[in-house]
Amino acid sequence: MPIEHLKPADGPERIAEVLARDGCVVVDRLTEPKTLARLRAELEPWLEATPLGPDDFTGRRTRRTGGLIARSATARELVSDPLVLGAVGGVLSHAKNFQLHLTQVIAIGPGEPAQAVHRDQWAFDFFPFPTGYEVQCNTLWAMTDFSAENGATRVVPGSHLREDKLTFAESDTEPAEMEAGSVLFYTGALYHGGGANRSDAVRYGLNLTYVVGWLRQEENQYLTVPREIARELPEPLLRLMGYARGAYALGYVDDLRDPIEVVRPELSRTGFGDLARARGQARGGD
Ligand SMILES: O=C(O)CCC(=O)C(=O)O
Ligand SMILES: [Fe+2]
Repeated sequence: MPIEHLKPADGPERIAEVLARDGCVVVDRLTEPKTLARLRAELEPWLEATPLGPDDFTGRRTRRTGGLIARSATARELVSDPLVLGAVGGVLSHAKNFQLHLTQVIAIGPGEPAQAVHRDQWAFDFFPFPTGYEVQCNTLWAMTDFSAENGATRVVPGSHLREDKLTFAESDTEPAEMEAGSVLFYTGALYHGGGANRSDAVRYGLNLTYVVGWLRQEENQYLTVPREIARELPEPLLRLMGYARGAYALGYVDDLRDPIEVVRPELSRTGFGDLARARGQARGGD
């Protein structure tokens, strides 16, 4: 089954529809070369300093650079892209809310073999989620052109509806070939893997993934993004990072407070002000 390609103008509902049917879709040219150049310039020092992967799954010739909310203003914009959030919201609409799962530049170096084909949702200790019940939705933004030769992600379209713990050979998969600036969307249940890089240049992809608000995030945003930076971020981004309650009560702070109050007390309704006053009263102050 070929991978469907859409245009940004097709809109979030159409992207979510194809994701429900195929588990993957490419949206061509969602961002421009100048945005990618800015992203690359902001991240260059971090990309250079990132060590190679420690095992076969992460890739011994692959560098994975995270913490992108703290490190790149452009990554913050892309994480919050309205078309992406609309499509992800459609895929995960059965959950009360969703949050950022991880931010990572995946730089697959020349000579890297194909990654084992897997489902990203296996990260949740292989919990057998019901077929068709997606908990995760991913984007992989091509920072360089993605080709079969340079390590384009390999996907098995439609495999999100297959049984769990299957194994696939490279020949069962399709390469998500796309121009730089295009985005591969794929769900947590889709079987896929990084491609072998048989070229002599590095393949750069920006992996921004989202998960329902009731599961643990893969990249710990609270510890990755320093408080001084978090304090300056827009409220919707903070909420997306997890400074919000998941479902009804998950992640609250002390006396049922909204976690955003800890970084942005001025957004508080019941928050720090009241608590400080209560403490003052307890000490015999006003
Ligand atoms: O970089 C890629 O193309 C995909 C990598 C991947 O699927 C993973 O590391 O989980
Ligand atoms: Fe993956």
